[in-house]
Amino acid sequence: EHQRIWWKEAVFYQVYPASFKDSNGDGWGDIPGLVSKIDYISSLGVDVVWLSPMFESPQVDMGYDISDYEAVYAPYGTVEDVEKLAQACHDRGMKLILDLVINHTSDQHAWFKESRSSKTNPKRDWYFWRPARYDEQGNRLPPTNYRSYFAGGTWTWDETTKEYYLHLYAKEQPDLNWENEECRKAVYNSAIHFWLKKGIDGFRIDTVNKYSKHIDFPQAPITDPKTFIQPAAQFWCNGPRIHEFIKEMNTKVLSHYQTYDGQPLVTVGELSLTPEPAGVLPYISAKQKELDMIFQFDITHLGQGNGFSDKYDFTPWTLPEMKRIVEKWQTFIDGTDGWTTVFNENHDNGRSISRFADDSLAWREVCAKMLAIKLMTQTGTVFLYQGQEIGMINAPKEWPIEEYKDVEALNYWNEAVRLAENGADLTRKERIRHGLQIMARDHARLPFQWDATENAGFTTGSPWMRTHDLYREINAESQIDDPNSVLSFYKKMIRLRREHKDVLVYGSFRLLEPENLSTFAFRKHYQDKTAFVALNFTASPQPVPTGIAGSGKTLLASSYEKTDPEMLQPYEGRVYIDY
Ligand code: TEU
Repeated sequence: EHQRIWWKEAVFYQVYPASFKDSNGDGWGDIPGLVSKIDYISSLGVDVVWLSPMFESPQVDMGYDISDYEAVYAPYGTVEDVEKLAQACHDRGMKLILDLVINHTSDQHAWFKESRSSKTNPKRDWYFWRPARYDEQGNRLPPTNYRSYFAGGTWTWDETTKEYYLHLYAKEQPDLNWENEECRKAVYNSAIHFWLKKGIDGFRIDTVNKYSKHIDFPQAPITDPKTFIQPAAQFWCNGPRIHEFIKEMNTKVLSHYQTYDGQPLVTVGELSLTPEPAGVLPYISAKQKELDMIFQFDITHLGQGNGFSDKYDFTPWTLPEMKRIVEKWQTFIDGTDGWTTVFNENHDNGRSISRFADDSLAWREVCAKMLAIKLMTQTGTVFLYQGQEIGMINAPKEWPIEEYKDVEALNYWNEAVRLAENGADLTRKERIRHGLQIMARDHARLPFQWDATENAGFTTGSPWMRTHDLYREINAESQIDDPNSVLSFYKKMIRLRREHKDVLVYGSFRLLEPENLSTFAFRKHYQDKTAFVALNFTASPQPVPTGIAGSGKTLLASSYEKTDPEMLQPYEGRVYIDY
């Protein structure tokens, strides 16, 4: 029996500020634009708005490179605008959480500028500085051979003091040294206290398991002899002091605050590269007092190439693989004091219809509804990403890669182009193009499609990123009054999830027909209540799995208006309850 608490039942809605709504025609979304759409968000029936980084930033990684935690990036607005946003949320009974990005800062943050200025600067130790190594020929080598997230190595040479600094992401995102207590205190003050005092209700915590590293920085074993840089997550993720650091942040800082309505704050941490439930549980077990919840990323790895270094080398996946992942993270909290999360999309992934189903004209709406059923019937806290509720899809395949803006996509692409030019790997380039068309982070970052007017009603100026060619076909305005729209379906599923929260939010999960290649079926159970879910992941009719339909069961929702008790239609999703 899971203890009941508000954030377990809440539905979160993620807003990516650059792409949500522009109010002043500069082509960038902004906080006043978001406030102008707050009634739209509230009308969905969601409980919490999660705002991706709107802090001062050079935008090398779309705001995940912060140069001042206590200021807002001017095109987005001001600190007062964020306070108004919090008020607008609270007035409608919603909470507001911000992104907490404190594994690294921007290289333009004052702390890093000081740190890089001299070896004796008091902030030198706030980042990781290491001397060069030299090979037999006297060539300068970085301290280690680690590969970074965005292609290339994790160490960048700095001429000023002739040392290397560490960055797990872009070279403009130097990693903070959490071993240094003063550094931790500054982070808590600037990034956490500052915003909690302004009345926000919690945080989504970026890269939370990377604060502690193996600071002796051993060389990574050579798994790919073709290149110098190697996967090395074992040395910079889930390090020896990680639980100590997160506990400190929680007990010394976060736990001293409450939400606007006097409840405990909420935290959800990003826990990548931790595929074992036994490794995840210590972070979220209530008695550990670390985090409320985490995002686990097995599901987003479906289709990604093997290993950390080949993310965009698409590999086909099967439905049984997806089921095993869902089952693993649905059931790992059984009998524990931990909690789980569910999501189909975020700002770091392709759109779910395009990635996991079929985004062609014939099927995209039923697929959107089928995926909504899959999400809204799982146990855990649900996270929606802007545009998911109107069935937004990936950028058209015809777009050249040059339309993409993401530092990760472009680095991977340029690396593939370079390797092809060197004659090393000609087919890799085309494979990476294909992978990016399906999985690039850019797809989720296209401007929100509000209506059929120019630029989808997102901006009156020219958008920072190209608007989808299909915005006249897929937009919010055309769906609001249509009872059969994807949008109306999402609203209905959010309402049904609340009405049947015992079994849908808190129920225990049991996978049915694990080896069925076409249909994903499961059962949810809570005391005398049961729900049955069947999802057809193919474009052909499939039999309803045995035990799903039948006497005593009520059809709660289907992605089709008319259903056949024996057969699922193409991409049909269905949920029954039995009380
Ligand atoms: O992402 C963290 C991260 O390591 C991955 O889980 C993520 O999928 C990313 O796409 C790497 O391939 C977070 C943010 O969500 C992401 O947008 C940032 O780029 C990153 O941190 C760095 O701050």
